[in-house]
Amino acid sequence: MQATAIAQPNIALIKYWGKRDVARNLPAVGSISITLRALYTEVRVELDASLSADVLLINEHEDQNRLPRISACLNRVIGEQRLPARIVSKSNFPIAAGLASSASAFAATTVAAAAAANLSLGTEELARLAGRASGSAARSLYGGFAELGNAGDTIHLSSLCDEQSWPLQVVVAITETGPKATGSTEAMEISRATSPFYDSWIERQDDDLDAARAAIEKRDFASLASIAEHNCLKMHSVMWASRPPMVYWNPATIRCMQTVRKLQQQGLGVFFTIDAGPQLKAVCLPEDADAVSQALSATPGVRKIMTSGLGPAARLVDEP
Ligand code: 2P0
Repeated sequence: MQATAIAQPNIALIKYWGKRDVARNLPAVGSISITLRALYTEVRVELDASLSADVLLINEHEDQNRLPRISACLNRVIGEQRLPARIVSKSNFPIAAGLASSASAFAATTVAAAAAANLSLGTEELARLAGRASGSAARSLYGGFAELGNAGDTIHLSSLCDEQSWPLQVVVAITETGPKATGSTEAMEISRATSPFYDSWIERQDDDLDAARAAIEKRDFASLASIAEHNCLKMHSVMWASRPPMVYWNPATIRCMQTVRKLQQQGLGVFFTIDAGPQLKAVCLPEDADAVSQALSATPGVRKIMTSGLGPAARLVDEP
């Protein structure tokens, strides 16, 4: 009645922003992501009849605020008549700071919960369950490049390319470690309700998905760079034009973008993407990763650099 799973966060190159069904947490657009090897969340789920209620520990601290969403995730995986659970989560990177911690946390929780309850579910079923908790979590059930598509009244996941087939590197420039002001779930709804650019964002997403899929298939770094930066800046334009406006960047985020532009002008294979937070992720060719890391480290306002290759899918950890 216990199991431990590990999952890596993923970074979207073609972004998910907006929901078509809030109650079932269905995204309004498809997305394409890469999973990061160096960052992880490990979650242990213990079903224990001696507990009177679920208990959640995150990095050794009891967390009441995040407990309801985790309990709801367990209910969806195991059923509401389940035993109470002790959920112990550890991450090696800042949480709720635009580094996709909810993706790795809910992917690992889903995999561990299913195993603790002795359920044998397929990868896509696990991804759908993880996606009910957090849309981006569905993608962490897949390694390398993954696509989340909308299919009828559910989501559909596919692997586009595994982590060995196109071994890109990602340099994450952390410019702030505190939690973000507005969580993604709430922010997406504000965008849907108020941004004048929201409808065209949704309408044009399939074009961007097609372009990115083709670039990945051909291992065409320049084309992937161009469509990923465009899609990222388009998503942030939707956020900026929302009411209230949601600007997740800080001055260091913009300085990092300028650093990436300079490196591109020098001929390096690198592009940036930025999520609902102030961190910049520079995706680069393996031979350029050191130069990108050095340039971003030297950019004023950058507090920490994490470099990662592409990572594997969420999985169970063997019990000792
Ligand atoms: C993404 N983000 O595709 C986009 C880009 C942030 C910006 O998915 O409401 O935590 O839990 O389904 O998955 C972050 O949103 O949102 C996200 P919910 P989630 O990676």
